Amino acid sequence: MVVPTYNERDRLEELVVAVFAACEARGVALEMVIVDDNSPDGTGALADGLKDRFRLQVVHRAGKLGLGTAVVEGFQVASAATVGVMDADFSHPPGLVPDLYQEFHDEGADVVVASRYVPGGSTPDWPLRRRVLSRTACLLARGLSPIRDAASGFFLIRRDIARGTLIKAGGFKICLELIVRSGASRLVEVPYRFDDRELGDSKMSLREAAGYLVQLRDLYRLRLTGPRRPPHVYSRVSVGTGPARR
Ligand SMILES: Nc1nc2c(ncn2[C@@H]2O[C@H](COP(=O)(O)OP(=O)(O)OP(=O)(O)O)[C@@H](O)[C@H]2O)c(=O)[nH]1
Ligand SMILES: [Mg+2]
Repeated sequence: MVVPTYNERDRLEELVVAVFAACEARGVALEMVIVDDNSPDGTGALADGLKDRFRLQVVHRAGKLGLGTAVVEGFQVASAATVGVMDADFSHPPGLVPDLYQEFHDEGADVVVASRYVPGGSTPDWPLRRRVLSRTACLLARGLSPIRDAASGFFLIRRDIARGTLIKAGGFKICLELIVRSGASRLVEVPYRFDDRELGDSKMSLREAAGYLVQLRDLYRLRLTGPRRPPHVYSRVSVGTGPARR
């Protein structure tokens, strides 16, 4: 699992402990890669301090270079055949990681997306404005992929697909871009409850939202002018739901 971080020292250790514990309990051999962008709050040093206790690599970058490129760099150093991404702020429940992996394995998936927008998924804490924005972002992507939560930042993907796909946008939402550019066909969505961060600040911004629109435009262009892809095989499952496990 790649965990991109920028100023996440408040709960990073707790997250690492929880994700490793969840995987160990289910017999999933986990490797974690933390990609830190020289966080002013010292997240990078804190992450280094965890390397003795966990199978963990830390990539230090010079400054805030963006979430998307952080994830791509994490994929480059990961040694596992299945790679994934999750946020550091407990919005993505650690207990779901082994469920995602199980789906990946059982379905022979190319990509497993943790989804807020299939039955069983939710965003209970969000105000109406954020719900509308997020739903709209996902709706705008429906012409590109059958995935309901195209804006998800919590997913697993075959490493060969992730590494072999050139990503153009450096922005927040790379799952959709990986799916569209690679032509990945076995896509699975697993519902989860997205909990708002309790500590630290959001890095989502108007700039990131604008970047998403540019990304969509480029992907629609590619779809219209690029080589024809085989139709997507789409399988949606309902497992691993319930309250976020902390
Ligand atoms: N390395 C790196 N990580 C980043 C960067 N921007 C965001 N992140 C991390 O990416 C994850 C998602 O960022 P968040 O700020 O939680 O974005 P969000 O979940 O859309 O917004 P909230 O719901 O408000 O938390 C977190 O783990 C951040 O620390 C970046 O530029 N570089
Ligand atoms: Mg967050």
